[in-house]
Parts: sequence; C-alpha cells; structure tokens
Amino acid sequence: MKKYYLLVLAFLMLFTVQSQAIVVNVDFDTNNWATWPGINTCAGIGVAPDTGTFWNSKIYSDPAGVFRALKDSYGNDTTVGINLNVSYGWALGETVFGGTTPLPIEQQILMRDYIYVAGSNTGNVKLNGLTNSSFDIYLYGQNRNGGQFTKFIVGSQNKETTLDNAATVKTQLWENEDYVVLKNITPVDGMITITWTTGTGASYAPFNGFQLVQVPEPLTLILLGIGTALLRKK
Ligand SMILES: [Ca+2]
Ligand SMILES: [Ca+2]
Repeated sequence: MKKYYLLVLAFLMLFTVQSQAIVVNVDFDTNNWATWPGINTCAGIGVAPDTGTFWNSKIYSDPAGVFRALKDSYGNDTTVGINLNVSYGWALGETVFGGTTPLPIEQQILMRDYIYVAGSNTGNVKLNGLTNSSFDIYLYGQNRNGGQFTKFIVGSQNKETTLDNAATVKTQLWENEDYVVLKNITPVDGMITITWTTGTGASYAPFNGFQLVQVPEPLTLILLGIGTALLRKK
C-alpha cells in the first residue's frame, strides 16, 4: 500500500509543478538614480503570496503594439508580453520609503521609483499572451509624497491607493494605501489592460510596479486536496 501512496504522491507533485500558477513581477524603474546606483530594480518578495524574487525592470515606454517579453518570478521565460505607452514621462520617487522606514529593502527599491501621469491624464499598460482564465493583480501606487496617489482601472473593476502619512512608521506595505489588489481579472483575447490616473483629490498618479498572479485552475486545487487527504489517511 505504501508504494501506491508514493506513486499517487509523485503524480500529484508532477501535476502540480506542471500546472503551477505563474507570477510575473514588474518594477517601474528610473534610470536616473543618483544615490543608489545599480540597485534600482527590486529583487525579493512583494506582497503577493509567492516566493519568487525576480522582478522585470521596466524603464522605457514602447510604441503602440510593441510588446516586450516578461520573465516569471523565478526568472523563467513566459508567454506574457508588456506594452507600456505613456507620454507623461518618468520620475524619481520620494526618498521617505528609501531610508527612514524599516520596510524591507527590496520593497523600498520597488516603491522609491515610479512612472506617473498628472491631472486627469491616464496611462495604460497592456499585457498579452495570457493563456490562463483569470489573474489577480497587485498594483503599487504610492510614494508617500503629498498629493500623489493613484486610481487603477482594469475592466469593470477599479480601486485607489490613498494619501500616506509619511510620519507613519511602516514595517510592511499597506493594502489600499500603498497598493491595491484587483481579483479574478479575465483576459480578453489573451490581453489585460491596466489603466491608471490620479486618485480622488490627487495631483499626480505614481505607478511603482505590479505583480500579476495566475489564479490556480480548480482542477489543481482539487488534486492538491486529494493528495493532502491521502497523506493524512496514511
Ligand atoms: Ca525600482
Ligand atoms: Ca518602482
């Protein structure tokens, strides 16, 4: 009987690995770092439930229709591509996140720099090559500077980050203040468009980066459940 359980376990592990949900991380960076040269791209975990540490650096905007390939959080190639088309330019973020808080260093590196739009302007990021049925998206939009927070729109969903009190000592990033999560986003023809603009009452809309998290297919969850039950029974 023991052999049987081991065989089942091996099959489940194989299946789980093959259908493992991918996570794609993007850090919008500036190439104009004066004080921390060479470490402007995040390398570590974000707030999404994932242990991968690879982040794609995104510095330059692209012509319409040009998609650049992205790697997953373990540095493997994916089918996912990104097109960033924003005319309002780039900026170096507030330094508050990058020096006086106990926030993990990789998250300081993520939050210190950003792309932005101003006033009622909007920018958008297009992702293509999305073969799975749905995704959760973690969107970072905060630099702890007054008047700078962001409204994110994907399909029929939208959420805003909020004005951050720079005096608040943070050991972690806060949902709905530093980032928002839009859940179960369904691609249309393999594509998701993230639109961003200023939050209510804000003057600028920083977009620090994002994490795209594939929602596991129900079959994977069922098999994981069966595997766990079998192991317990043993
Ligand atoms: Ca960065
Ligand atoms: Ca960033």
